[in-house]
Amino acid sequence: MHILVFHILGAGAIGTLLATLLADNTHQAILIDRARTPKFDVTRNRHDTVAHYRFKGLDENRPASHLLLCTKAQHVITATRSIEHLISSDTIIIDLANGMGHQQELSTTYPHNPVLYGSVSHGAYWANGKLIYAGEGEIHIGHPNGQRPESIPTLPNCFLWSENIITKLWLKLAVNCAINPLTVINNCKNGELLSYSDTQTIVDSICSEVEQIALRQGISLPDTRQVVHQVLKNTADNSSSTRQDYLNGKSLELEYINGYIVTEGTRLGVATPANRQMLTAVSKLIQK
Ligand code: KPL
Repeated sequence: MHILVFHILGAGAIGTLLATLLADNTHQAILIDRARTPKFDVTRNRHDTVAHYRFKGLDENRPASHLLLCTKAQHVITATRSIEHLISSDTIIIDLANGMGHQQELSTTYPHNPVLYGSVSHGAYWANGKLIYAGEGEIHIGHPNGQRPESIPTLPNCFLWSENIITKLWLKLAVNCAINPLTVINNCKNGELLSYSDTQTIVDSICSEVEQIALRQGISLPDTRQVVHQVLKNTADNSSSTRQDYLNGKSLELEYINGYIVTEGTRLGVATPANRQMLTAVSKLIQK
């Protein structure tokens, strides 16, 4: 198999996990961290196994053939701009960040590049400097118009090609709009939300707003409340990414989650009080 070199922007848990998954698939990864320093060494500690990869002879300043964006949603555009010397018109840019809105900004910013959107459901986090692979998931990627551009060669097995990536992103958005702020407000793990009496009512309102906005954009979603319920059960023991960020004093992605729904609601004339309430409640907590 042809060995591909992936530049991964964002050396957080997901970026690092992807580097190791690619290396497992015999591909190579250059992780670029916040200081914009490319790192060639990737270490994974998984169930007591330590995988250590050292790629020699990679030219860090050669333009990227494949650029995976694994930053926080709010940093996608600025972080990508900061490594423009690594982007040529042939670079395939794959946006794997959470939330919605940055993907479209990216396509507009790089109109001559193949820009793909993606959704990651692997679970990973850092604990005492170790990367914990908490839950095996999938990575779906696709082109917003549903078609696979001819310029996109075969991709490693850890990516699944999706002909309907936009719907996948919307379903993930609904899940994140409901679960992420509620786990911050209640300071709880995902599954604990199932035991609160008012969760269903709030989730229903949040999901109904998401579905209305999607419909106004021409996307008809299945019942997202059921999807949220299933994810709450499947990830019961998880601390949501937003709760982890909140507890670690990091900036939150909610502007690209509930914030996207509120902004689109204003643009399209659809009321979105439940999503707005999530933003207000979380920002009050941050100000405390
Ligand atoms: O995507 C997630 C997140 O935490 O951001 C969920 C699915 C809610 C899992 O925790």
